[in-house]
Amino acid sequence: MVDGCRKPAAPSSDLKIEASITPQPVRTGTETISFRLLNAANSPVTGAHVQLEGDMNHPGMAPVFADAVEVMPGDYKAAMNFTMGGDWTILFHIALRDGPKVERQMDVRGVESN
Ligand SMILES: [Cu+2]
Repeated sequence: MVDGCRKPAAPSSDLKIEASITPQPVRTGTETISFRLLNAANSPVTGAHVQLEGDMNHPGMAPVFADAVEVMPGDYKAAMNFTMGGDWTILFHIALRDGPKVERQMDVRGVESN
């Protein structure tokens, strides 16, 4: 699965993602990433398998992974462990129920050190 994540997924789809992180401000340690998947008609996208990959913008650091669970139709949550303060990018590796894989990403700037 990780190999497939290295190249951008086909520009599949009109899949939209609305994501937020709690609590704020984001600090090192475990934070909850909540997100909703919507299709072009703004309907919830259910049954997706989503793995989150957290990367920092400097070399030499292992990525952090977290699997999301669907808590309501189209609403997902994951617990991400920010292991270091600084700037992160979260990649959402999304496997839709009917097969296609989609990637989305979110920048998380300025994670504060505890
Ligand atoms: Cu780092």
